[in-house]
Amino acid sequence: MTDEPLLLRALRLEPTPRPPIWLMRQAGRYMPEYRAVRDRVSFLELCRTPRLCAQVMADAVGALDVDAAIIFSDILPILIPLGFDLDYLPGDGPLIRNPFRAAEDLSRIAETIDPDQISYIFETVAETRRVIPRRKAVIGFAGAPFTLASYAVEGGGSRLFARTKTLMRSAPELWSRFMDRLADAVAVSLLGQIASGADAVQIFDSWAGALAPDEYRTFVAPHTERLLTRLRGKAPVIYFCAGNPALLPEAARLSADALGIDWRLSIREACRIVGPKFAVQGNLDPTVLLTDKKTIRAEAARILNAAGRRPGFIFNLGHGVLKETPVEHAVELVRAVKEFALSPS
Ligand code: 1CP
Repeated sequence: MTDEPLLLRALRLEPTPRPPIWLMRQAGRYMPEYRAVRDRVSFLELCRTPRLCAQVMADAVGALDVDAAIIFSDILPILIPLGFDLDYLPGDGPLIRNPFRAAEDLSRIAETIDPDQISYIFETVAETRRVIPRRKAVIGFAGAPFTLASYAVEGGGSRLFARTKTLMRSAPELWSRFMDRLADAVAVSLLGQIASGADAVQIFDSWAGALAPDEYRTFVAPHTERLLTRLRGKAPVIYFCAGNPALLPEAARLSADALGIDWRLSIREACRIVGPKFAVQGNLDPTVLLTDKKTIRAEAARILNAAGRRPGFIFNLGHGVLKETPVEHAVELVRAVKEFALSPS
């Protein structure tokens, strides 16, 4: 089975000749090919055009020669069939014109979604699988219930998540019902992506780090686990909970296969907290890619020396590629990680 993607072996905690590498947000505005596509179509139109999504990701995977292709899509369009009016404004990021703020909002939100409403995501998975070489994994993805709830409640991106936390604390039952609906909608999406050929899936909890561990345990973990339970046995799941290393022990109680680690704690410490049961993915600070090739190699080596020989280690950034990143710096990182394979252990 030489064609089996390295990422899948790592996710099963099997030894690999070198750690697999891919980068969160590896396609996007830092790539000229992507900007050329976006000159022609809006972001939402792009997300709804599987052929273009597959091409954008194939271009990125080709330029970087990474071991996995995450599908080109976004975490937020799933809010549309749930009843939210989503738009992406140039420069300002996502906007939801009818945010979720009170009990009466639950009645206008769909109880569940029909797979047909997001068939374009499944077609993107199938098309991406068709154009990406077999030895590279195709990763499906979705937002975690908390991170989706934060956009739905705030009406867009946020720094403090004040409305989200207020709703969560002052109306815990309403919060719980809303989180369950989000978890169930995400399950429909991820199960459909797996059925369409995704080798593994990643759940992005980009903003859960805004919470303290106790609150995460009470208001978030049960809903994340509800989602993970639906996915059990279908495909390996990577749960990426960013922003707060104090949440890692909480994440390590969930039934994911791998945990994503941001850059806010050392990979050595992260591996210690997580223990031997999970694959571990991360954790290079994305701003390192703004420096120079020598620094990039040195920082990559630091992580590889600490975790590169651990079964189940997957090299990645600690969060997405920044749009100011020179493409050749990302290419250099991938080269450096691949050369680690050849160095004697
Ligand atoms: O062209 C443009 O202006 C759109 C920019 C863009 C892109 C390229 C958005 C809007 N989404 C994406 C693609 C995307 N988003 C991918 C595809 C794979 C890839 O780029 O390689 C993925 C995996 C995501 C996931 C995503 N979207 C997350 C989780 C990851 C993370 O960075 O934490 C989040 C939080 C989003 C929301 C979102 N969508 C777009 C933007 C600008 C944002 C962030 C807004 C904010 O800061 O709140």
